[in-house]
Amino acid sequence: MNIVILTGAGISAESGVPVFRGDDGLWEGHRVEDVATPEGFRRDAEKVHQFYNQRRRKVQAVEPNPAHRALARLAREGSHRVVLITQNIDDLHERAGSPEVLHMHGELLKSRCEECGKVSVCRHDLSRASICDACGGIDCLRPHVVWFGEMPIHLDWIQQELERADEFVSIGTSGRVYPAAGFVEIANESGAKTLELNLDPSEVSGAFDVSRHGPAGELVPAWVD
Ligand code: BV8
Repeated sequence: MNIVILTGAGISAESGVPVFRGDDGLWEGHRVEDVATPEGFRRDAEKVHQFYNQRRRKVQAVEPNPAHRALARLAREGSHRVVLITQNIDDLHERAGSPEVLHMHGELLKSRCEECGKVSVCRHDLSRASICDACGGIDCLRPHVVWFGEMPIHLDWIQQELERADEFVSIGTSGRVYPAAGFVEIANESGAKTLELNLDPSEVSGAFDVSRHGPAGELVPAWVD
């Protein structure tokens, strides 16, 4: 059986990673337009670097939680074929032992050179003074993440997996951000069973066959085990 799983910021919340948009509509005190768009980066690269530097440090100081570990068990020990897609840019799925993770919004612990395109592991702070170790360029490194208005990664692969899914499970996402929020519709059209595990009803709860509400650290192990 093919199980396609989509995770969002809610699965990392119990690890201490703040979710995307709090009730005040701000993201760690910043407007999304200022820190998660190409325009914002062109306007003030240092502000954007600081926003991601602070998140990069925080992610390296926290641990995967029981929800991440349960998904890793499902992929490694279960008898099903599991495809794990995440909107998150942290590496908590990998550190929990998930063998293959599709980061459709990129990865916080990687940088990308805007001159030569090289993607490198990055565990340190970035700034305009950072130098690309592949082409020697300066002021050309950016976080390897997908900003608003930019094309998500692996979309063709994701589309194919959704079309052949027997089950689609969405965990810890508000269903606010597209195209991820539209995946449940593709799964429904493919005849998959659809399940939502989220703290609160999401913007797309109505599209799921079943929607369960509660902390991922409890719901996901209960579903997996
Ligand atoms: C695209 C990476 C074109 C960076 C992110 C105008 C111009 C251009 C595009 C648009 C536009 N208007 C709309 C769009 C589309 C836009 C969009 O959707 N905007 C929204 C705001 C309306 N999308 C895009 O721009 C995308 N690109 O459209 O390209 C295209 C696309 C397809 C085909 C052709 C062309 C790019 C979107 C990617 C943006 N980058 N992140 C970074 O992280 O810094 S998105 C960002 O939001 C994070 O990745 C985050 O993961 C994601 C979604 O949020 P969630 O994960 O759902 O997090 P959220 O806080 O919202 O919700 C958390 C949930 O968890 C809550 O429901 C909560 O109840 C629950 N929860 C909390 N605690 C727990 C819990 N659940 C369980 N247990 C708990 N303990």
